[in-house]
Amino acid sequence: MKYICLVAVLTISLTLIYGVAMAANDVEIVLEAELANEIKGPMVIAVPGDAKDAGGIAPDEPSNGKYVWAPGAPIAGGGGSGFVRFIIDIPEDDTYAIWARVVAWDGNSDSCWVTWEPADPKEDPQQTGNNDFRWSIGNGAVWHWDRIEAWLDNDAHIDREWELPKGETILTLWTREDATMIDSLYITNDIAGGLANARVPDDDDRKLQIQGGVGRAVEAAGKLSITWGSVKSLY
Ligand SMILES: [Ca+2]
Ligand SMILES: [Ca+2]
Ligand SMILES: [Ca+2]
Repeated sequence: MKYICLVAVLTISLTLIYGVAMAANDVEIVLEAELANEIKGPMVIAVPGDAKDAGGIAPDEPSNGKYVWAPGAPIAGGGGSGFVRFIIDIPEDDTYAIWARVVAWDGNSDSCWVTWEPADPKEDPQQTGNNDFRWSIGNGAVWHWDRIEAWLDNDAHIDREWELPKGETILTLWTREDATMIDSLYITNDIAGGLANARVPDDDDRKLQIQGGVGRAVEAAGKLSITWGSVKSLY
């Protein structure tokens, strides 16, 4: 009985310590889409004028002046090839969610496929059409945050969460419809916090994303967060 009590106390203590530690170590990763490790055409880096040249509405200024898209006109279909890929060094085992800052003009420019290995298999959803990886994006001609979800076969929309181990991971946003615009990403393990701490990358974040690094600690909303921009080159 004594032993059981000791185990129980230990478990509760560890849970408390772990809980406190987690609260102090929220991870936030902010990335510029245009600084992806790999961009495969027809996905390209663009500026607002490019959207207007394609016949649509030029969006307001994106973070860092640039975004990525597979060029296309409003209304028209298109898409299905190309991607942007990020090699992200995850600082601790945990469950993560992603919000993307996007413009989606209309029903023909408002979706992507998303896989994040190793939580997701190494699968090309452009080939398999697996709707577990299909993301339907909220429409809007100005930059807005949209959480990455799964738009399933039964038409259900489920917010996605990825259980990831510490270490190297591969996040790929695959073109599904052309003219879908992606400016930046906000990734966090503070999923319940939603967009409370969301922000676009600043100069330090971009430097981390380009050069890699050990992240930096920032004080946000009274708690310490780790901003992690450690990304690696594919080659
Ligand atoms: Ca669509
Ligand atoms: Ca389109
Ligand atoms: Ca950007």
